[in-house]
Amino acid sequence: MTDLHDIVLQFDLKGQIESIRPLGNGLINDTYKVNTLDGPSYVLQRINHNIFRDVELLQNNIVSVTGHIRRKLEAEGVADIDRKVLTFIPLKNSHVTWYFDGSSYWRVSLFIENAFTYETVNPEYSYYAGRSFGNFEAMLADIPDTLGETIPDFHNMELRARQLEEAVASDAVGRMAEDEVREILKEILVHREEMCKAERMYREGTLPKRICHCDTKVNNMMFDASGDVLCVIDLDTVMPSFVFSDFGDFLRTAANKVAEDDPRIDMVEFDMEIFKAFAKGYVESASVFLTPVERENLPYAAALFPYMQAVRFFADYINGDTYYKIKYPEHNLVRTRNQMALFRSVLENMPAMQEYIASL
Ligand code: GN1
Ligand code: MG
Repeated sequence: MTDLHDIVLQFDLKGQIESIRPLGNGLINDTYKVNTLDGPSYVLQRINHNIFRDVELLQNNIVSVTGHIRRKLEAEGVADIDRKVLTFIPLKNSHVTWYFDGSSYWRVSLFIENAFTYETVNPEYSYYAGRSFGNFEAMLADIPDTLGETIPDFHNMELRARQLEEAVASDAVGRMAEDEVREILKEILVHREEMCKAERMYREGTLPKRICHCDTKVNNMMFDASGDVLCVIDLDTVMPSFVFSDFGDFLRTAANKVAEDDPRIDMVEFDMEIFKAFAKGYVESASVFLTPVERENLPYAAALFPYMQAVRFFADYINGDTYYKIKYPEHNLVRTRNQMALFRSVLENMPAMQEYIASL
């Protein structure tokens, strides 16, 4: 077993380690909080190296993004910067921000004190979140470094659809024998062409890629005790993508009336009040760079992400649960049902969303 203490000691920390305890509920990396007796607290993470294959590229991305944002905040004279952008700690006597112990990769960042993440938000918080993600993209619009794709084609719907096709064809654990699985597949295929339209617009040159966060789940934003946004966390997937990624993935989690894995399918519903508040905040801060095509397709983005997530959970179920952490055997199937229900609810609201975006 890995000794977490030994790992932490590789990094240039201040203070003597008091405790190391599990933190949060991410589906990909393993996260711990490190308390010290006489220094700040830290976050220790084991980077899931099966998913993020190029740790050097990943950490280079993160260091340039956080450095760029930090310099902007400094230039604006913002107070309390260590709570508004993540700080990665290098190894002792080094600039390198990750450690390889022979089998796993690790990194350490400063823990942000008195900050809170939420699994659900009200319209007021959604409005602030919209402004913050728009602002995050705006700040990164002029980053001088070229960022790599930490997971190539991460939000490419055509690829996700092909991966599902491959999962179905190999049927690794025999789950294609289930009637419900074949029913879900049928419904997914009906919408495939329409949902792949971003990639077509990109090829035709009408849709740009920009630096996006690409994992704007509601719990990846930190608020302070008074409800102000501090910063955006979980930066592994920051990479060039369509703005639809950040817009769509936030609403996928924040505007669903229940959690993404709630089995009570009849309670899944897309909350238009959350949509409106988030869209208003997002368009306010992103309007400096959004093109008309990006803007008028924001409702499509709201549909694309539950759809893409359903396809990803579903492919993982068919593959025998090799990607997402699961808590019980049908977990990925339950997640799929939930995301498909959300997708249907979003489609019902399509005209209302289009009208609202046009009114902004
Ligand atoms: C993963 O790391 P985490 O749990 O925030 C996933 C996202 C999915 C999400 C679904 C690298 O995010 O893309 O939307 O689970 N991250 C990766 O909950 O695949
Ligand atoms: Mg997370």
